[in-house]
Amino acid sequence: QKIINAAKLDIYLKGTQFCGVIQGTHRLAGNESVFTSLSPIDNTPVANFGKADSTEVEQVIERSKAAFLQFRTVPAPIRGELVRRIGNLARERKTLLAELISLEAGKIKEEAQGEVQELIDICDFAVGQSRQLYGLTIASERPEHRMMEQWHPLGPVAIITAFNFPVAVWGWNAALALICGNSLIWKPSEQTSLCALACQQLVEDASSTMAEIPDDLTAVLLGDKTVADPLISHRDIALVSATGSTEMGRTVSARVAQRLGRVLLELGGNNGMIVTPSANLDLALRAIVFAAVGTCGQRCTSLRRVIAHESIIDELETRLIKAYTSLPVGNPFSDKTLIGPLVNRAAVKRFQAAIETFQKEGNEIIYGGQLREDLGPGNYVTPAIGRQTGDSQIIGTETFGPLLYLTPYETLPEAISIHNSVTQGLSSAIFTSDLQEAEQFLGPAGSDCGISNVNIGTSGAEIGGAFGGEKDTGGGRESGSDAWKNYMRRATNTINYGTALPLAQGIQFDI
Ligand code: UN1
Repeated sequence: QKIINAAKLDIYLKGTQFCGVIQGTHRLAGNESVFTSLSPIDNTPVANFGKADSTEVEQVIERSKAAFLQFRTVPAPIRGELVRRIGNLARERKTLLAELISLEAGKIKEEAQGEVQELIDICDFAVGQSRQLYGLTIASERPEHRMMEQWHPLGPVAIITAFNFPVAVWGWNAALALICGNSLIWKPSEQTSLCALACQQLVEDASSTMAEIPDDLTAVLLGDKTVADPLISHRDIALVSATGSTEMGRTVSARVAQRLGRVLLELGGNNGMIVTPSANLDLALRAIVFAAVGTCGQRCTSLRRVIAHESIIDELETRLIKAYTSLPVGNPFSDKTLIGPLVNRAAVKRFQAAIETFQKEGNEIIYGGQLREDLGPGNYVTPAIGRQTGDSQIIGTETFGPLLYLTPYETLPEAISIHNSVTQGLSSAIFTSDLQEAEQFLGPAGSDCGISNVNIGTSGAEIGGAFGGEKDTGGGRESGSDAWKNYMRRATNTINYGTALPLAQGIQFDI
């Protein structure tokens, strides 16, 4: 059931799946080292891949720079046309791309399709944006002067992505970076190399009949994090956009700061939801379950903490356990499955270790946590719920799996304080029918996260909004709103159309 028809794969990957470096017509097999990825579904090999070496990375950067120098003068709406074609190809290939996501990341069919839809949506968004790269015109204090801003392309952009959104997160970055006139070098997670190759193929097929698009505009470098090292340090990489753990983000950020380069970081979350006494518990329950166990708890937006009022927490707990009992765990290719596997055995260990720590801290696991060996050799677990009864350090850390903590509160200020007490600040939610409570949560003294919701869960953001968070989440904003500005440089221009040379601030300087 895991097997994807090999002939079909070949159509979409054009037989390139064993190369370490793909950039236009350059397909290098990786000089020596080969790595193998395992499917989370059954821990058997998906494929072998060549690993890009540092000399190859250097060559890729050179070519990417040359491509940028050409591409930056292509009119933005033509760059938009390229992205329109990418989006249309993603529509045609939606099912196959989703199958690759399920195979490599273990995501269930429905969510894998949703992820490809996110790529399609951001392409549509970016096409529109390509005609709206607006700068301001600003009133000058000097007579017969005009001030204005222009947004110019930035340079080669490095994109580093995680296993859990192997297509969409590339899409957010790539669609915007392309309409903004940049070349791209992508280092995907080594878990999801086929997804990356299939996306690269979208760009190549989309650009094949567009004479304006230079060769080597986009590249994929396969391999582990050592492949990203030369990219991060290279002065010609204008922006490093990295998605992954807070630890990874700290390292990348420090290294890019050494050369005063730009970063765009989208790091860990430890997302919470406050459930108040006036909450519609039917809605809250559905939102909690999808956000906590969707993608097997492996979204950066996954719900990890429910802070529920003491008057309703017992009822919520009972209803949650009942809902969890009927959740089908299993092969993500099966239509019935709602919870696929964790990504690998290390993730299973971390999930189990967090459960153990939580119990040792004096708290209770009220449901789940078992490794499901009865489902075969894949990384299947029963999602877990913990009830906080004492202090806990582990609640403050992000465990990338379906582990949900329930914590009681008495007053809303206390709930907000518990909510904001973690180091991460990505996504948050409140369930309430009380307008004042909702507005307090959204206000300046409320949730400290980049995303705050009322009566919906923490995960599953639409692409139209700016996506990202504060504190250990890294501060970046990707996807919608004005996130495109990250991929451009702003030039302020002042033009004198008079015959005198008045100085700003009224300074007299007569020679
Ligand atoms: C991620 O987990 O890195 O909001 C991205 C969501 C998705 C994106 C998640 N739209 O859950």
